[in-house]
Amino acid sequence: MQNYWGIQVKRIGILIIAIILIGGTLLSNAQSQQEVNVTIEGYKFQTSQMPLQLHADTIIRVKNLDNVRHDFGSQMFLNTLTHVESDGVVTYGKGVEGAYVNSGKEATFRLMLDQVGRFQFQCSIHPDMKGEILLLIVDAV
Ligand SMILES: [Cu+2]
Repeated sequence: MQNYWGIQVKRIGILIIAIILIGGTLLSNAQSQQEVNVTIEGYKFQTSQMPLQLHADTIIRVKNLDNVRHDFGSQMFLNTLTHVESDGVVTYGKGVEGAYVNSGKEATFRLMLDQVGRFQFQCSIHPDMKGEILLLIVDAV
């Protein structure tokens, strides 16, 4: 009996910790993470983004729906610490030029933008493929 209650208490404890962790993650994501979604289809970039703020964690997700490999490259990564994940390979640092995005795969770039402007990106394999991300001044709520 004592053993039984011991296990129950342990389970409730773990449950409470899990709820706190999940709640904390949701809360911090809502507060500080902003996303840009880029879809590649038919040799074109399609960008959808919310208004971006300076100095906030920004995640750019690039999804390649074509059946050829593409590349997502931008000057915006050059002077900024950027965390890149593509096909299970992680790169982190300054001076990242971009990443290949294989057919049907997704690449993510995490960085913090500290300059307002238009950030152009392109595919180095197909030079006609270009797009841009806008960071205009938005009043903080
Ligand atoms: Cu391409």
